[in-house]
Amino acid sequence: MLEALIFDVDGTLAETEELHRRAFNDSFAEWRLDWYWSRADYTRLLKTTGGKERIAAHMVEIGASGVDIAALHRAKTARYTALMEAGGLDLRPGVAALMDDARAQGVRLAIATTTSRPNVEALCAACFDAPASDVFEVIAAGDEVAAKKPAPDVYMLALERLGLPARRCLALEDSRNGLISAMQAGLRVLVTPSAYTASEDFTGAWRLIPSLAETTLSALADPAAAIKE
Ligand code: XBP
Ligand code: MG
Repeated sequence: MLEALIFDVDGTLAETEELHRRAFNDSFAEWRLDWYWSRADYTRLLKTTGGKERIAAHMVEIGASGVDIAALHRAKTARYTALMEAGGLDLRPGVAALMDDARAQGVRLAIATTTSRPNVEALCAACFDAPASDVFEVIAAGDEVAAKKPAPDVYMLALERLGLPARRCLALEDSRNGLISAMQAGLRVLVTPSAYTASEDFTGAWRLIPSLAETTLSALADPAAAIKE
C-alpha cells in the first residue's frame, strides 16, 4: 500500500539547476571572484551535492583559498530565491497532476532535498503560490543532515518525520546521487532524468521514465506494475 511520495526538488520538481548555476555565477561576479561555471563545469561540479560543498570542491580544483564559503553561499541563495521569485520557471511535466492525484487519494507528500530550505520556499511560492508547508506535509532539506546525498540521511529524516517504513513510500529522483541516497534508505526509486543528469547511471532504479507525465498514481501504487525501461 503506497502511503507517501517523497520528492527530490532540484531536477525532479522543476529544472532548477540553470537558475542555480546563474545564481552561483552572479554571486562570484558580485564577490569579484574570477570564477565562472560553464554548463560543462557545472555538469562535473553537480556530482558534489550541496552548494557549499560544490564551492569547496571548485576551490580544491583551482587551488583557491581564503573565501568565506558560508557567506558566499548565503549570497548565492539570496540571488537564487530572487531569480525564482521573478517567475518563469514551471514544474516538470506530470508533477502537478501526480501531486493532485496523491492528495485526492490520501497519499501523503514529502520532500527530501539537498538544497537549502529558502530555495524550497521560493519554489513553492513560485510554482504552487503557497508556503512549502502547505504543499508538502514533511520537508527534509539542506543542512538538516550532516551527510548529504548520496548518503541516505535526508531520506531517513523524511521517513522519520512521516512515521512510515520505507516499504510504504516511493522516492522520486532525477540524479544518481539521489537514487543512491534513497536506495540506501530502503526506498523504491522512480527516476525521471533531468537536463543535467541525462547521461548518469541509474542502475537500481525501480522505474526509469522520461517524465512523470508518463505514469499515474495507480501505476506507482502497484509495485507489480513496475517495468524496467
Ligand atoms: C540538488 C543539489 C543542491 C542544488 C543547489 O539538490 O545538490 O546543492 O544543486 O542548492 P536536490 P544549494 O537534492 O534537490 O537534487 O546551493 O542550496 O545546495
Ligand atoms: Mg535532484
